[in-house]
Amino acid sequence: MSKKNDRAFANAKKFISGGVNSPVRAWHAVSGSPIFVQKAKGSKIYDLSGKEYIDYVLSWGPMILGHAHPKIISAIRQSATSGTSFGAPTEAETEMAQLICEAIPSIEQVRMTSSGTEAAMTAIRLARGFTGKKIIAKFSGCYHGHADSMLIKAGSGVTTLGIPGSPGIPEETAQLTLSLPYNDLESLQKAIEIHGAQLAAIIVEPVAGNMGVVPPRDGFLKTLRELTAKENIILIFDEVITGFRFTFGGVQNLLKIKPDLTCLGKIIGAGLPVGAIGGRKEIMRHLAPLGDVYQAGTLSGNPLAMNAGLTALKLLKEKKADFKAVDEKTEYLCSEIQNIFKEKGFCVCINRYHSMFTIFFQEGPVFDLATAQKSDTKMFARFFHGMLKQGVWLAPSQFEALFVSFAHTNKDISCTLDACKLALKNI
Ligand code: KE4
Repeated sequence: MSKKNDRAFANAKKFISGGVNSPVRAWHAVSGSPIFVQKAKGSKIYDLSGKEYIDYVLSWGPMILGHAHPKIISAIRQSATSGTSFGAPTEAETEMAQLICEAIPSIEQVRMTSSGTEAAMTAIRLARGFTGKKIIAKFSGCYHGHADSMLIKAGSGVTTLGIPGSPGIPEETAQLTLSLPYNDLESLQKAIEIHGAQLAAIIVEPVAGNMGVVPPRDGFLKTLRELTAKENIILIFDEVITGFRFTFGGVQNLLKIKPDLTCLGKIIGAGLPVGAIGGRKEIMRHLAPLGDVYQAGTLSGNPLAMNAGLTALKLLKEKKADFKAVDEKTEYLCSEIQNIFKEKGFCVCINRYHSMFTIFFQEGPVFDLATAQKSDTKMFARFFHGMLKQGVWLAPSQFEALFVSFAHTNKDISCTLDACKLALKNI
């Protein structure tokens, strides 16, 4: 790494815990010092020495239109000249809420937050307040932000209540969260049989991205919807990653499954701090000030984030047809990467869902956290650094999703494949 970068990291560590403002950025999973970013444009990101990389992290998802899109930048500039935050309602918030409701049929009303964590935390509190029940269920390997009740590891038995996933989380809290194996209908049915009467909500990433990309097995989400509807359990789709990624709406639009509540984030803020929770009016009206379920935020619906997000979503609405082109580009990239690995005698399992994918360093199949964890993370780390050397920026963890944007060109794809060949040669 360059001396400039090393100095930047050493300086950051003096004043910021771990030198980063979010753990995954510290590269502990792949070792080495994290690269500091100077700027980004389109599909490219640049380090402090100005070296260019093709970016497949895209700020962990928001930059689906590419970095520094001119129309989004000018919308932010324009909005900033009128002030940056008012703590009072603005029409941009109404326009954003209306656009989301029109794009995602299961959403009748919205509440904006400043992060995906807040959206998920609010959804859980709302489900508990609405049903009067306490226990919630999630799926191992799915991530819904860092609220206490979401940082829970699976208990010893599949249907035993959770254990704290981090110091600082009381056992009592963990005892109220079940963590079930993803894509496992048998465990789900057993858990609902045992806990159904006390289960307030089940929250799920409809296409998992946080154990690496793990698509839902046929029938998994449909059965989840049927079982929760029958037992008066609120079904929450966490679409913070998938919202507006594959179509102008949620992945729920494509799956034709209607959850009771949906969490959104990332893309709807175009890179500015944003989250949202939306769902049936009869549930949403329980949120303060109409109802008694408290939720608040100084910067919720911030005008800059609203105007940036609105610009991005309107561009995506215009590009409806192009989503397919991005999917095809991703499909080509993944199949060629698979061939390159095969030619070099490496075995990888590439999970892809439309324009998001993960290269698992193992034979596969990967359909839940346990199978994802069979990956060779040391080999992944060597590949990560090999690709970085060739100017390709991958997520610094085997258990994250990679994204192709509308800004990635065919040239980017062919450069990435060349980089892959060279990275494997040197691995
Ligand atoms: P934020 O609080 O980070 O805005 O959103 C939390 C969240 C909620 N739900 C899903 C499905 C998510 O993927 C996330 C956040 N994603 C991670 C990366 N996979 C953010 C990156 C980070 O933590 O630095």
